[in-house]
Amino acid sequence: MLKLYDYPLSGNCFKVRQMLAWLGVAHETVPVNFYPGREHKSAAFLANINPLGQLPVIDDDGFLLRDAQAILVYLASRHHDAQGHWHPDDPKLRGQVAMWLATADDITRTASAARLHDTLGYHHLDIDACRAGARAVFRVLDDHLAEQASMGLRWLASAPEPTIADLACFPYVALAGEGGISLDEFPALRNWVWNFRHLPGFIGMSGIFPAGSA
Ligand SMILES: N[C@@H](CCC(=O)N[C@@H](CS)C(=O)NCC(=O)O)C(=O)O
Repeated sequence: MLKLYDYPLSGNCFKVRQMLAWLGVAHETVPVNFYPGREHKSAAFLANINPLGQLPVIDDDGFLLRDAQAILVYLASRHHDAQGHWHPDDPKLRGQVAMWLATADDITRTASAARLHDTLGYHHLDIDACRAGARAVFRVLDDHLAEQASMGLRWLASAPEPTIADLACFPYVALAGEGGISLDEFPALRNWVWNFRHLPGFIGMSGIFPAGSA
């Protein structure tokens, strides 16, 4: 059975948990003591699970894969949902999805880093640079989503349904406040977060509650 090396407070792990839920893939979770244990930096983890010392990682019957975006591509390809909307076949949509998957890592390097600084004591990080970097990426996303909205589109790729690009970019935008980054100046991005939280089957995580919950 597929195993997910997981940490509940990780937005990158959330991406995989949510994809597994939406695709209905049976799996087991291997909890990793990310904080305070730093188990992801242990010799055993580096040697056997991920030499980069990062989460998430999956082990699908011996097939080890790291990096949230790579895992989303793999899961959506292997367990195709009925409509195939998470990773569409159309070449232009696929190109757009790949482009925004790359942006997801920019969000991790900036907004997620700011959150690690503020919530888990990663004080070696340059918080001003993290926040400024996050705002720069959010500006690009907000402008793009406003333009999409003017054409009657709600998601990052020009498709009627969300794709793995939306899932990959979502958590650290939604959690930006935990890194001291306000979404006040990004109305289209706030609207997109709202739409995403209202998708059927949205599971949420600490700090991002499903629509309709307390
Ligand atoms: N590109 C990777 C980045 C993963 C990442 O930064 N994961 C965090 C947890 S959310 C981590 O393991 N950080 C520890 C580190 O980078 O040393 C991905 O998207 O999965």
